[in-house]
Amino acid sequence: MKGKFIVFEGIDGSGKTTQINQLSKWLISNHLIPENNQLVITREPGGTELGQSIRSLLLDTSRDKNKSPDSITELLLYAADRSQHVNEIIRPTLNKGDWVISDRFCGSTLAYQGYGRKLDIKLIKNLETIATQGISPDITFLLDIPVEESIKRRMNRKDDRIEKEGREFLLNVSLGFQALSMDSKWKKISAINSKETIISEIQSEIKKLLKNK
Ligand code: T5A
Repeated sequence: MKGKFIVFEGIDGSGKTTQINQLSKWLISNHLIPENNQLVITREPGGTELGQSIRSLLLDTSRDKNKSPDSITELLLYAADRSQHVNEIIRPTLNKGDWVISDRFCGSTLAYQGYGRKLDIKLIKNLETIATQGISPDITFLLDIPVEESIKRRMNRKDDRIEKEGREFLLNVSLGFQALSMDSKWKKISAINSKETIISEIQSEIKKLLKNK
């Protein structure tokens, strides 16, 4: 892969969108993307047209609970969204030498479906192998906030189907993210700090990544 692949992970409302916007402005204004290359901002679920439809199936709250996706269906829908995302957007973009920043990737499935829903981690990893076909991030930022802060930040917003799972589910998801962040390609950032402090930590990690290329 010629381009760089950067992923943001974290529990709901951890500030991923906010920091992705800051980071993209900084990368562009400091000319850190190689000349003639571009930066593509994307997300999961829903980074492709097909993925948008999958996103609605996953997050829609209007269906009766017994007609909502069961845990395995949910897992397969996230895997299908990822497979399309990798093949339509991520791989071709990186192959051109362009950079990709994705709001969520495989870590979210391990944390939400693995630690949250308690599905078999081996099964999740097998699906990950099928969906990603060897594509993996150069760096993953975990924006770490306490569950109470997540709930507070989302207070004036309507919860989607996953957010409706509540505090205990989110606590397990958060534990999952803590475990995943032990990997050397993950950087855990305390996201209760000011937006300015957070972006400067992210910038310094990106500078290190570029130095070690
Ligand atoms: N999911 C996803 C799975 O279960 N499995 C999977 O495999 C995948 C890929 C997707 C849902 O699907 C689940 C996880 C999710 O539940 P999403 O669209 O990614 O949903 O939803 P969220 O993560 O909930 O996205 P949000 O947009 O709500 O959160 P962000 O982007 O993390 O946070 P952001 O930047 O919008 O900020 C939230 C609020 O906090 C404020 C912002 O101004 C905003 O109001 N804020 C701060 N406040 C104080 N201090 C700071 N430092 C702040 N930074 C931001």
